[in-house]
Amino acid sequence: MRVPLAALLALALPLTAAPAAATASASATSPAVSLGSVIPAPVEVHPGGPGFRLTAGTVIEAPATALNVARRLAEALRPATGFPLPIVAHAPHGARVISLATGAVGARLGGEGYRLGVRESEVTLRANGNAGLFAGVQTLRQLLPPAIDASTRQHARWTVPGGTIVDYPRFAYRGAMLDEARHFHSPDEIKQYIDEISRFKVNYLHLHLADDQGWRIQIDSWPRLTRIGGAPGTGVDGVGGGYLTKAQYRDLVRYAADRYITIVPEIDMPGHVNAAQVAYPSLTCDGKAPPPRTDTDVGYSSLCIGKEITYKFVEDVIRELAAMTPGPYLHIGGDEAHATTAADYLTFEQRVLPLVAKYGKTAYGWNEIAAAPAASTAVAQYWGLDTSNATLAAAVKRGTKVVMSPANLAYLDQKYNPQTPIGLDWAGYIEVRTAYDWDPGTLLSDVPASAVLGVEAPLWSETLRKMDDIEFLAFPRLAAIAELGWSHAHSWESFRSRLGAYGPRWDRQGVDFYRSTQIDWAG
Ligand code: NGO
Repeated sequence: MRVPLAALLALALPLTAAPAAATASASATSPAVSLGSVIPAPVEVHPGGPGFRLTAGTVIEAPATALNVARRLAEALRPATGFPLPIVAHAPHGARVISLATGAVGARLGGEGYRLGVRESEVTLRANGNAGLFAGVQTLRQLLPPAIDASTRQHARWTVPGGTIVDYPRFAYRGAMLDEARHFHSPDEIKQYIDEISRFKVNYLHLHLADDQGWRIQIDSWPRLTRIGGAPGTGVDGVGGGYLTKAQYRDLVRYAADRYITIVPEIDMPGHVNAAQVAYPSLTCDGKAPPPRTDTDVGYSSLCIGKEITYKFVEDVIRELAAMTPGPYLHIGGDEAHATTAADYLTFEQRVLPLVAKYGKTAYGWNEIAAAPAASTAVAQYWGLDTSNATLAAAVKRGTKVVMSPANLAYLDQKYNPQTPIGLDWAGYIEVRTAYDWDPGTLLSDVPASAVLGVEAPLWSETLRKMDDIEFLAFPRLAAIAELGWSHAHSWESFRSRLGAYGPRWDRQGVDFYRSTQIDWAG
């Protein structure tokens, strides 16, 4: 069902400006999209004036320093429109122009905010830096009509509604996580996921690179990790296998950075290490290799806390990972260490958390790490089901920062409902509204919003084999979590309406999203 324009405008208004202006904009240009119909919802939307029509003569104007963003914009618009959209340093006089520039546009916009102005003659995008321009480009893309197929595209009116948007994020950390360990997803699939999440202004991609089943990242000083742990058949149920070479990982880091996404690598420890112990039996306490495991049990493996070789292994891995990771965070897991005693767990974390700092990174771990005093300079990722957590709250008082990934709200691997063909359900069913209707700043009653860096949507891959599986569980819930991370306003009715209007974009891109019955999807 197509959502009527009037309804979209009305729903966008609580977030935005005066109804009169919105109506004027609609009648002047008959845009297919309203200025406020953007996910995540922008901070300020001021519709008004005639819109901008993209034509075969439109140019993209950008200084050399913003070429990367200009290229991303051109790449997005050229295939859909068929227009050449050349990138120029200075638009010729009288040209219809989309102009990108960075400069001091105000502290309020920060590093990722932007100001987008749409007039009949030009679109201007301004930001303090390229990350802000890139965020603005994502908004601009959503203000054009969804791409249509090539045979009819010449007839489309590529109109952007007139007005101004001023926008900047609520939280600095807006993440997605992909589990490469349970099922390996190829570099091309990871790139596709990067493209898909970057549309929603997600700025971190956390890769879960090792677990009981497999080891997915080349470590030169311990080569059997990937030779054995990344061999064929190391995915859940003996399916798949594979690993990222260092060259592939570095290429992914660059690809993500070109889309203003920072990669966060995770090696889980001291639990979830069966694959490492299969490859190197010296990492067990009795020195005997455990059997390889491709089932989905958790909590049975542990590094040997009393053995020195454990710390040699951990330090080598951290050093090599840090050397190929320009981003600030290195994730060391720490979850479900049920085969490690509480005292051993503390011993281990007290020794390993500082190792991350030794190699210049901020330690990041699942919220269990909060039990260790050394976590005071770390980031803890909350994945619990409760609305308070005394251990985490105590750590926060000592300085620990928090990323929110409550499993019953933000886990993308949980089924939508009992009929969902893939996914797990241990944390409950997560329909779109469930994923949207919570506040990362206030969910934990004993953790103040000031300690919350942001939000992350983890996608564990026990049941995911192919790209369609990733897309079906991620979308639309990833869009909901991204809005919680970016937007200051929160309205289910508004989100529901904007999401319904967004559906055709996923259709045209071939993204296999879940058509929740909670949403009135546009045709
Ligand atoms: C848990 C567990 C993972 C599972 C996931 C499945 C955390 C942090 N540890 O989340 O090993 O894959 O659930 O939903």
